[in-house]
Amino acid sequence: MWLTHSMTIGGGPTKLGLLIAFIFSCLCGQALGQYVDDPSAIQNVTYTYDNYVLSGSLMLKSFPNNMNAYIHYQTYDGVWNMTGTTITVHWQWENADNTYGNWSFEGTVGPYGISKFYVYLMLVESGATYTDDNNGQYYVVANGAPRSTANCDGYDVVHTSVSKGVTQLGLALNGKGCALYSPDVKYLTVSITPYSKDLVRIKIADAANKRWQIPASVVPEGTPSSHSIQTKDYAVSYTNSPFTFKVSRPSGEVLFDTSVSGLPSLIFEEEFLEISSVLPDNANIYGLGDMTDSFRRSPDTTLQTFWNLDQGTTRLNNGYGSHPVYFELRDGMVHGVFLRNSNGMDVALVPGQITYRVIGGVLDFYVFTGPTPAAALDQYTSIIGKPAFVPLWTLGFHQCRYGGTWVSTQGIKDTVDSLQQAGMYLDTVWADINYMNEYQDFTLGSSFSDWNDYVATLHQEHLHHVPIVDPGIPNVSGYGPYQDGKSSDVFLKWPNGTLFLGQVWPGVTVYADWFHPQSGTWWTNQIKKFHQIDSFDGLWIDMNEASNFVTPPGYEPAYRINNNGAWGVQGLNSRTLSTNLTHYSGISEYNVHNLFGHYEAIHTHSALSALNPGQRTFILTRSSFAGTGHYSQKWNGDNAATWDDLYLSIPQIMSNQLFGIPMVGSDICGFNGDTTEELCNRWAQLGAFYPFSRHHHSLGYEDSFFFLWESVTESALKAYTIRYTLLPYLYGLMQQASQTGNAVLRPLWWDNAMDTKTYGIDTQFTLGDGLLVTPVLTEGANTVTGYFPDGIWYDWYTGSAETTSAGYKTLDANLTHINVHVKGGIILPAQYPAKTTYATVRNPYYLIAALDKSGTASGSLYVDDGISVNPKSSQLAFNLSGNTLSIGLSWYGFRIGPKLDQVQILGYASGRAPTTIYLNGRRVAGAKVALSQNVLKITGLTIDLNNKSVLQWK
Ligand code: MIG
Repeated sequence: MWLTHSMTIGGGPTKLGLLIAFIFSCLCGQALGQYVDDPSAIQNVTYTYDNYVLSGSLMLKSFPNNMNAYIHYQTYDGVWNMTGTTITVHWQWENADNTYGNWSFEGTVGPYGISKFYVYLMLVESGATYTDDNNGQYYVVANGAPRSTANCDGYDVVHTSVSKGVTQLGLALNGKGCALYSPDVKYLTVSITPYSKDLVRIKIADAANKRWQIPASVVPEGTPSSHSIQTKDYAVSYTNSPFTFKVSRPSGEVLFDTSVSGLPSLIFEEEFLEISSVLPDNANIYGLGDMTDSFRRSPDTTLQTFWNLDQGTTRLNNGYGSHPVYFELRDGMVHGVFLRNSNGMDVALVPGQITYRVIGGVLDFYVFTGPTPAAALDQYTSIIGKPAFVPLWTLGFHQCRYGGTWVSTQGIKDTVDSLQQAGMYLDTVWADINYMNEYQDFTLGSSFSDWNDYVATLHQEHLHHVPIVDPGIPNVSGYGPYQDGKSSDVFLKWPNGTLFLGQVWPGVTVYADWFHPQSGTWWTNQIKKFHQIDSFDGLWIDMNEASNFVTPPGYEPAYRINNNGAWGVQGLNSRTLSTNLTHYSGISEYNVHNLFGHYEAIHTHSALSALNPGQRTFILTRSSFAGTGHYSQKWNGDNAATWDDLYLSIPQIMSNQLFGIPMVGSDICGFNGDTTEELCNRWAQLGAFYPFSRHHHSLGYEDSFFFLWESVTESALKAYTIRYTLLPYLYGLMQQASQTGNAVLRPLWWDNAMDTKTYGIDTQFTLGDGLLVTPVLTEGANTVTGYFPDGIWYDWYTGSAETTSAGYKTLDANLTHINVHVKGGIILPAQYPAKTTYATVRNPYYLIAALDKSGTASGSLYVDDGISVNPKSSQLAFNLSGNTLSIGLSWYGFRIGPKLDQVQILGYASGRAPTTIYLNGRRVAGAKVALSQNVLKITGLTIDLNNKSVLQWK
């Protein structure tokens, strides 16, 4: 019996990569319903994978000959959205020598097209159904390497020196080299520099040192400890031939290891660098963004491209910014790896490995060892810079709108009036490009001639204002910003010296060269002048990938990164600046594309600091790079009014915490598309807990302001009441973040790293370690199931204990209810909420003390003037145990006006209310107590928070 057949899979421009499964079912005399899944039946597999072409053959061992055979293919439904894959398989069998042979296959694939090549055999009796258990044998086909690596023998160590703890290696290319996409760099230097006991830098650069490296003034490199480091939390070792390196914990646990079996040890070409590291199976990897994805990245099918792109939140593709850093959580311990490189790159996670493919620069790795999540983030932000401390007012609610009625002062005022009439919380009124005259930066359109009077009114009400500015400067003669920039020569040019012209909202535009030493002065001058006609409180910098509505000609390297998921189709120049452009001192746009928004944020930060010396700045950027958080805050760009994007906002915000940008949010109710009442309602509830909380909506869609629906109004009031009540808590978290980098909006594993059940959760989060938010993310739901880590969690609204040990729980969540829980053991500082942050911080304080299992709780309060860069500040420490609350001063420098007038104790176990309240040993005459359902409220206090004190109840 002979059978031949052929079949083609893949081939479309969308879904690629593949698993090929050969599945045979047979009539082979076994009991009905049984099947044999026999990996050993596959023999003599050979294949080659060369320059996108896969081909090979295999044999099958003998099995009973009374069988029918079928072949099944599985295409891999992963994320390898490549063009250009087709695989054809030919097969035949015969019974002559009792083997089934001569199977062959061949085809072409795009980069990363193949992760694993599966072959497996199933023998199934006629009439039986088999289940595809994926239990076959698989063969690694170069793990996605799209070409032969036969000549990529890496480098040998030819020289070694150690000085002051820094190891320097000289490397020389092996054999004839690799030259896959561009010439090999023949000589390299490696420096292994311990920075601290938990941070080490391993840098592989060309020996001649003429390649692009990010200047430390643009992205910091950290500072190695000046003291010799006695005990390190890591050991670095390397092999000589070929050169590979490994970072391990003292326990021997390997964190990073570039010797991956079957893969090139190191490729270092002019325009193509490749290096891989071993990962554990099913690794818990977080980070690698901007992107829109689950928080935990798939360890099997992630291809993350880094090339800043003006592209709404499309799942998985490269995003507006680039943060080539990941955090890995392994058995409760966290470590991270940062590749300090600004060039375009693809980073792939496939089973057991991470692979970097970079089209320029150097391989400058930092490995930090945690082991706690907070320590890891502290270590990462010790390199890139701590997050900027935000002005207090920015923690209020922000209202924005593109188009709609927001095309005149009156239109915006009407919305603000409606918000206030509906009793909404509101701190900041934004202005999108509609305020400008012909979309020209730093101008006011005719329908905004009275704008600055209105801004003055807003300021009188203690509201704030943030307008947008775009980087595209129209090349209109007589337009000041253009004329000024031209005379100081700060605009980007083609290599021949002519100005580069793109096209954005105002029409034809030039763009600033942020590397030009005069660009900062020019930008500051424009911003200062603008402030005279629009007294803004912060700036919104959009379109800074940089965005361009047309695609200029420009250089494309031989290795094509997977830009926008359209490998080989969408080039580097697509809708942005030309890679050919030359920045000041000859720096090529090819190398610094990913730094445009970051550098603009740095200059904007300087400008605002010059405008208001000594004050913190507020800048909302769309594009970012590692370190942007030191200068700027961020939002997640153009999301859609969909339930999916409601959910995705949570992992996006979590990821940005890892990138050192804690002050981040997504457009509430969705930017693109018409929202629905129910979606906007759930979004108002969730958005109230975003660190940066702004409602925004695109032009061309129906209004979606909260006050338009009764249910949304009710939800927003309820949820923002919690936000404004917890303003002192949120502010304290922001202050901490600015010191230690610690996350504000946290995944559940952040404070429960040993609990593996939390590793994949990104539908709930905590603010700090004290507040758990479990939002509804699905349409039509009136309950929500959440996970509660170990400990007591008290319902925010009733104060009753929801859970006392780890587990899932289904909670009621009617349309206007968002579940919020307070962790036992925490004292939350609160203030009575008013409709602005300004008024709220002037109200009395109160404490919410949630007792843990041993009846204790602690917390802190940070207070300053809310705006200064180097403020006088006070920090209080609260400790509750038994019947005593002690209020201590961790430090004192800022006089706190409002008094503490109430203490709430959740989980108060004694069934009897106390009768007497003592402050510092003296009976408090006006104090009242009320006990209900284990919640004790002590009111009528007037505790001065400028002194330490002890409150007792008996
Ligand atoms: O090409 O300024 O992401 O928030 O409303 C669109 C208009 C330009 C994109 C931003 C969005 C903003 C819009 N901008």
